[in-house]
Amino acid sequence: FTLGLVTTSLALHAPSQIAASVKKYAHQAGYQVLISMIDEDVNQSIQDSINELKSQRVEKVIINIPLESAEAERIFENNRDILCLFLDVDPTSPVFNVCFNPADGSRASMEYLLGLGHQEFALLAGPDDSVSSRLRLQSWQETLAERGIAPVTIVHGDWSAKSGYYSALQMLRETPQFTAILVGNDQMALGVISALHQHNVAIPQQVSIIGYDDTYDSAFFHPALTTVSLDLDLQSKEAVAHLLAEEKEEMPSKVLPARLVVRNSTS
Ligand code: IPT
Repeated sequence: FTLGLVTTSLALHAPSQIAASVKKYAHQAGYQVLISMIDEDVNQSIQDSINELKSQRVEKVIINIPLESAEAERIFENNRDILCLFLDVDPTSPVFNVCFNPADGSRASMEYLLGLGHQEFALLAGPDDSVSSRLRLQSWQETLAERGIAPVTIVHGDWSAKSGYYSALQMLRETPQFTAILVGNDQMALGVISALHQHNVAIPQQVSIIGYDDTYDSAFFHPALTTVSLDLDLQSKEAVAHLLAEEKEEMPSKVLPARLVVRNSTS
């Protein structure tokens, strides 16, 4: 038996960790995994990928691509001959999904910094076309708005360390009055750390940083990164279990919690 995984770039740490875990849990259940990575450069569509998998007799597919609810519903409707489970949609979307609660981790990280006395926040979000990125940003903003605080600046990166590096340089140049930077993922946080080191900004003494994901490397950043931990291995395990369940009704969509892990990049 074969499961399909349609995924966004595996150059990104979180999706590659998910792919490794999906493969592990599928194998344990006696399934093979065929992976199709969407290549944005050649404008390959998700439907092309699904068709490719269908031609290899795949009947159940995990889709780890950031999708708006309408787009995910359309994919679901157009592929009723197979079972699709989504990992990166709004958890309230009606499609079959296993996703993280986008609000709890973002809120916890902002509240933690507020509790430490921070008032001047720079927000470095992921790309605007990712629903998870937008929901994380929205939750930071809501938590600040409840206290009447406006962020010093909001910048968008593309999830890569390089974009985190250049975004942090831009912040230091244009709006340097922040004491904390909330970052949409750990890879961008890695770039932020590098830019601050280069400009002799002490972390956490002058600027605190919180990432998002808690991928395997994050505890080994310097300083060790405080971050919102997503249990990507659990998400993969649940996704495989949901997809392989005989009766779909027995395993409806599931929302997983995210939690703050405090390390050394905050004070
Ligand atoms: C999400 C990661 O948090 C982010 O770092 C980036 O890798 C993104 O995926 C790529 O699409 S995790 C996703 C399951 C919401």
